[in-house]
Amino acid sequence: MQKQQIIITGANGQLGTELTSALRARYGTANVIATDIRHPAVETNFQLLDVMDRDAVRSLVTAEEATTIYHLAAFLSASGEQRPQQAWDLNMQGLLNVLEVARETGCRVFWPSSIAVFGAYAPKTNCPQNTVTQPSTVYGISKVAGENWCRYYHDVYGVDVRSIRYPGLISHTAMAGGGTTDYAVDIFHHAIRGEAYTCFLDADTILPMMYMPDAVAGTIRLMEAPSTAISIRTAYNFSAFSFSPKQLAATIQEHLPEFSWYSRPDFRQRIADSWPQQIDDRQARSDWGWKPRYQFEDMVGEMLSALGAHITT
Ligand code: AKB
Repeated sequence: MQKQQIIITGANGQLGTELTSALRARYGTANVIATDIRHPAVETNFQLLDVMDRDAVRSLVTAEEATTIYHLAAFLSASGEQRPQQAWDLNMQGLLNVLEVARETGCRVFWPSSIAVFGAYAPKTNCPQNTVTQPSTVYGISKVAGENWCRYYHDVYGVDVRSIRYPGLISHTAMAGGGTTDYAVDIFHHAIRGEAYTCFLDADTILPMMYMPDAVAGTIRLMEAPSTAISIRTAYNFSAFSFSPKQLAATIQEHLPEFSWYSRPDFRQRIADSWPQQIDDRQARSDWGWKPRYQFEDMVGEMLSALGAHITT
């Protein structure tokens, strides 16, 4: 394995927390520097870093002789709709700062895209790798623009930048925050506390989702694939399973029959309605061997037992 010196931005977030642990397990804690704009609860090889400050990003990358940046700092879909200008500034300028520093220093970049690149004109089922991307959110617009910047930096400057269009990510270690798919994490916490849950999406809203261990394993697999295997330099479709709040609640109830829930859709319904229900990720599977390990039922069982539920079945 090649020596890696990794910097992660936005390391305190849902994906950042889990990716930091997995990368440290693989490459060693000393070789994976977590950064964020706020201190985490527990600090291990951590530095404060504001990705809006290009000089600070450059200084850290140079001082640490970084080989790879996982640039995760961003606004998600729901928080982006509430603060559109700030979301655009952070999501675009943060990425451009990282890409510029990568161009100057020769380091590699991982940057997360999202199913939010798709909008009303994309197919709802088997949504292809290449189709119309006319997103309905600021977050989605920033992801489409970001994907094109990534490809530009690869094609014009030779930066080895790779990306994935994540679906909703479900994890028990870190809370989700600011997304439209967050209900699929929140619902578990309510269920294990014995509380009723009010879902902010309609009961039948089907969205693509993935269990975090698969998301992390897939991300590392993409980053370890030989450059010659990477045919997509915007971002890869990336998929595991899809479900609705109704299907998720019913599966939780198979383990916790007392669990009750309600649906009271809010502004996030419009966002969810604009996204595909199911993603065709054949390109990722054939280019770099992507294959999810977890199916929907496995994820529900693991989430409940990891969160300490008393499982009745
Ligand atoms: C969100 O809901 O905003 C994210 C995403 C699908 O990118 N989880």
